[in-house]
Amino acid sequence: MRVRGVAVAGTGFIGPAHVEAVRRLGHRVVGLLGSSPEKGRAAAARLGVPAAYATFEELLADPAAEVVHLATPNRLHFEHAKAALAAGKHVVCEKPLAMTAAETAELVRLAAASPHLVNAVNYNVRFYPLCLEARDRVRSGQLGDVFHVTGSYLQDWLLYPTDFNWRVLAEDGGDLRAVADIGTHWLDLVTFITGLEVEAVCADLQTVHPERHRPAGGTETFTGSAGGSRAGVPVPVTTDDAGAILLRFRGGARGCVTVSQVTAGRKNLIRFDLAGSRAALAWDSEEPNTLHVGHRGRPNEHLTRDPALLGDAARPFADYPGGHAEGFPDTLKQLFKAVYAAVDGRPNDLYPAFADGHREVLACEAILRSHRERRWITVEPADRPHEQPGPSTSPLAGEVAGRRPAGGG
Ligand code: SOE
Repeated sequence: MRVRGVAVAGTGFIGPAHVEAVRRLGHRVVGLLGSSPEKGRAAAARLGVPAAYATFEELLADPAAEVVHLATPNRLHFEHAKAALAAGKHVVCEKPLAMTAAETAELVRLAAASPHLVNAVNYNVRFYPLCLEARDRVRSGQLGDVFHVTGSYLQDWLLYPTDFNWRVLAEDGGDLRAVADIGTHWLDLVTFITGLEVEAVCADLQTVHPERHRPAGGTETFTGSAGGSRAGVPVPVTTDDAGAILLRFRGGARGCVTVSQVTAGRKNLIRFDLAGSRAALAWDSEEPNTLHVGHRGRPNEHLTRDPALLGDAARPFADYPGGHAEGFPDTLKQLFKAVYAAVDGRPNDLYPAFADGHREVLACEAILRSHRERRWITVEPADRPHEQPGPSTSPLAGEVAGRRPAGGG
């Protein structure tokens, strides 16, 4: 492995997690960029990083920074990823890749024009070892045909109206929040595991708190107190706190997912149930070291994460023996292991690339449109040149071909 110089933009919740993960792989974090020079310097001092850049331009000008990790707010992803590619840097961008499908389509095009540069999106949940094991089992036919996929992603850090974060404001995080922020983790995960792509969606979203209190001085992700942040200035909120989405996958499989950032007690729970013609699989991130295998004609199985019990695909991404739990921080290390293998000239299809990030934003735009128009909406295929979504030209425009619109609306 060649030691790579890494620069990280963003010093909130996930930026330092990127720093820790690349260091665990033996790479060198050469500099940090914060939302202000002062915050960058404070984070660099706290994390023992040798340099704090004053601007993104200064970061890109650093020849020691071969790989750039973008852990900045969503609204900055497009410009930063575009500039980093232009500066000849490998790019690891936090999700969602950008604010619109037009932006993500452009990033996919730019990345394709720079095939010598690696482009990745941090859909880290793929790299829980038992999610990789689930993928291997589905692809080796152990479930048979997967015909139904359900699950959820539940959190409670925005439960109170006094909980605040830049994500709740459409101008900073995009029109879709809970679905774009955590729902896309679930969509990416189930597509990664099953190979099924979402063809159409029917969504019903809700804004539980149409007004939130913005504390003076802003708030980082997950920093609200247990009893809710201190009261601040009331601001209107239009983004989704929770929602339910019906799914139709290409090839006929169906499913549904619920997303919430207002479910008390669920701190960061993502889970899935895959129903196949021969068996089923279930997993959740509160018990990430156990995979449930469901059978009809024989006892169910509970696989405990143990490298000795994993298949060839998952085993390289489980670094600790059975009984030594691996969790969230380890998934970033394992995802970056796959990314940096590609940086070293060993490409692989395990880590999420910009094309995957584009696919998720296309799904988000369909989900938001479905919610607003209260009907099924077809998801634009990710491999088709993106056209700006215009007004429907026919009452059936956007409907899943050959099917009547869902009831209601
Ligand atoms: C906030 O919802 C958040 O930090 C997400 O942005 C991350 O992607 C997820 O891994 C944890 O929760």
